[in-house]
Amino acid sequence: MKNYSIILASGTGSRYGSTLPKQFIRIEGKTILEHTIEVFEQTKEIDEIIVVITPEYRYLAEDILKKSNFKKITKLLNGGETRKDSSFIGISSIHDEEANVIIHDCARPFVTQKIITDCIEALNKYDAIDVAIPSSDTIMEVENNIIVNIPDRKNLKRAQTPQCFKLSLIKKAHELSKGDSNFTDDCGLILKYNLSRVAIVEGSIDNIKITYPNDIFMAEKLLQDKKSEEKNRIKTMKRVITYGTFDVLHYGHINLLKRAKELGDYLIVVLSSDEFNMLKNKKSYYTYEQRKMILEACRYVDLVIPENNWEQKIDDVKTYKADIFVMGDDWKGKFDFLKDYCEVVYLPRTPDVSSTQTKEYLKNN
Ligand code: C2G
Repeated sequence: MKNYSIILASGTGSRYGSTLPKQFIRIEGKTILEHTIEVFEQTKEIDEIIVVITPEYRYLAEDILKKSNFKKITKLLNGGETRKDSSFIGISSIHDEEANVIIHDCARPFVTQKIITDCIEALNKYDAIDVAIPSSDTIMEVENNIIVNIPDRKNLKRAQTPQCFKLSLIKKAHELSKGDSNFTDDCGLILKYNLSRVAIVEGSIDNIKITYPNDIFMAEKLLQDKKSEEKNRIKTMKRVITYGTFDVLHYGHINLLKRAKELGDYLIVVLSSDEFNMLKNKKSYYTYEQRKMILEACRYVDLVIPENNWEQKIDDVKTYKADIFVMGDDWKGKFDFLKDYCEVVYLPRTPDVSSTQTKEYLKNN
């Protein structure tokens, strides 16, 4: 039985906010479209690749794919209005009696060959598969802004892709749901018409969907990690993470960042957003974007991401694979709960300097 992968690259990237759809954004010299196709190209169990593209950017896709040395792409199809339409267009182009269909979001370039082969393996036992990871957030069911239920987190998963099916099954689901376009994914169709069980294959926390501009930083870093993992360099890489407002950056901050970086190879600064600062009763002089720009110019800093709440630290440590959490010792003991996830280090605070002091001085002179 042949294995067809359908790469859905027909999004307009509206949430990404850029003029060019995100599938054409370049990271490390290649478009996201190429990065994603490459994984399927390199997965020997995949026989053919069908790319469904945003019609107005077909010319760009043709140019890119012409220059690539992908051998398995057999069709480049114009996508439809919705993800469902594009999925149907891809599925309808396969005319085998029976086949395995692996449908994947182009915006997830960090899917792995293992995930793909695990899906193909699972299709020996089930007719429908979804890739998912545990939900680290507590999910609430809300009606009219009132919580009506908090499902047990251990029974919840966060869906990723690929979504995989026996061809006949997913064709039937699309036939039955013609005109019903309020579905975000193909597994939803199978369940709505109760056509089959949908089994889960374990995804990966790195199998992120590039949705917002910030995701590009993570993507670039994941890609660098991916490349260096191939060279076996990243495995020894130690990641350090620290948090703060870093307003009116001063030498006390720099001293903290310098020592934090010296503890590892890669420093992630989780920078308090303007909204979170309000929660901390801190009014920063510079906006988040300005503080971020300043920090990114600092030689010790590798990545700056937003701090939006007090609760995100465990997730951040997991998502960014931090080995060491660092804070000035004015926070000593406050974040010891992270010791279950990484090393926690409190560094001596630099005396006699603070953003408040600097602002006071500037105000009075
Ligand atoms: N720091 C320091 N020496 C100073 C001033 C600050 O070592 N003279 C350290 C702080 O201990 C902190 C970091 O620099 O680790 C950033 O300090 P702030 O910008 O004041 O951050 P803060 O308001 O403490 O926010 O979730 C944690 C909070 O976001 C921390």
